[in-house]
Amino acid sequence: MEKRESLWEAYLKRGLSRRSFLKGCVALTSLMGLSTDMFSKVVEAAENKPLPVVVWIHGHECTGCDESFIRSASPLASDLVLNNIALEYDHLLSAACGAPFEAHLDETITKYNGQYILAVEGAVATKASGVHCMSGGHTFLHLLEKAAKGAAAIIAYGSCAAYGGIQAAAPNPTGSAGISHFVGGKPVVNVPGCPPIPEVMTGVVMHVALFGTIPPLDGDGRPKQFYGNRIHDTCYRRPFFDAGMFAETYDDAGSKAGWCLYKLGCRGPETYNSCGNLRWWQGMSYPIQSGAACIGCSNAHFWDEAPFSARLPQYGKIGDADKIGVGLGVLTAAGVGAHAVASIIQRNSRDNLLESEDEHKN
Ligand code: FSX
Ligand code: SF4
Ligand code: F3S
Repeated sequence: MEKRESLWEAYLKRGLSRRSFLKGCVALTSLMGLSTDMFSKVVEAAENKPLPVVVWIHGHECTGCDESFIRSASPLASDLVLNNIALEYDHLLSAACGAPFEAHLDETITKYNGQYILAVEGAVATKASGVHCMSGGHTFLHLLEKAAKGAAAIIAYGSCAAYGGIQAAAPNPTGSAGISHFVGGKPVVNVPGCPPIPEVMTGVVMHVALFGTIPPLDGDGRPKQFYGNRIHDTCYRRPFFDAGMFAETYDDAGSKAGWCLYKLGCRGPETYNSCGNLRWWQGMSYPIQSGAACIGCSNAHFWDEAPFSARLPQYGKIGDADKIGVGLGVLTAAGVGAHAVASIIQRNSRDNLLESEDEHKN
């Protein structure tokens, strides 16, 4: 097996100084949501760990996740793809196509068996044996199962890969589902959001790349450093919530004054994501800052929880918001152990999903 270069060796090859390498490591430490005392570990890993091979595949989705990813500013997505990882196969970003491209996938997963990171965007279509989502002449279901077999780690980017997403909306005619039921029981890092925040996407892949392990996860398989807070916990409109000052419509005086959007259906109190602290587009803004309520795009089933403009009964009434948070917090704390159990449940669920499909056909 050829020796692949480390990030430090890649810097040297490009004629970059030790100083810029260390600056890059500072940026990576913060990007991965790690505390500064992890800096020396990041440097050590960047010096020694070979750049990881990444295979990136796309199923049922809108491609918004890649649109988000390519806007990562820190690190620049181009830098990540060209210098920090060895991206061998990507449906969207590769210039190659056709038979040679598909042959390259087979070569890559054979050559790096057990070593590559598999990044997946989009849901799996399960009905009619997966024929509703085809890729390279095969079903995406087939591609996913094939690519998952030799993966060292799997990242599910976006709410579609994590939970099924928009195409799983009732009545879900294609039987779309999240990928975790179809990866042979391997642990999956869920990075939900429709789409996820670009820097969260790069932060997660860099964590797996540098440390060779998946980051600490909560009970839903999400990296705790990015999904540990509710939008509501970090929302700059929170003082208005606490003071009971709510916009009643999108054009009333409260709305114009920036009051809390809870009564307009804001799902911030039950949504875990980094939008309130990292924000989007280099920290410029996020939905609530632009005047729109959070629709909970990183939550499972958010697509069926309409109308987005109303509080729904399952979310409780005003005043119950913090109780909802406590409930979710307990689930989160139960996290890592529950994730192992979840893998077993997911394996069973895969069979159930495909069985229910067979019943459907009979
Ligand atoms: Fe889904 Fe992503 Fe939403 Fe779109 O790849 S999470 S529909 S932004 O594109 O999968
Ligand atoms: Fe912010 Fe929404 Fe919470 Fe109001 S309900 S404080 S707008 S997250
Ligand atoms: Fe999505 Fe809500 Fe953030 S809608 S982008 S989780 S503020």
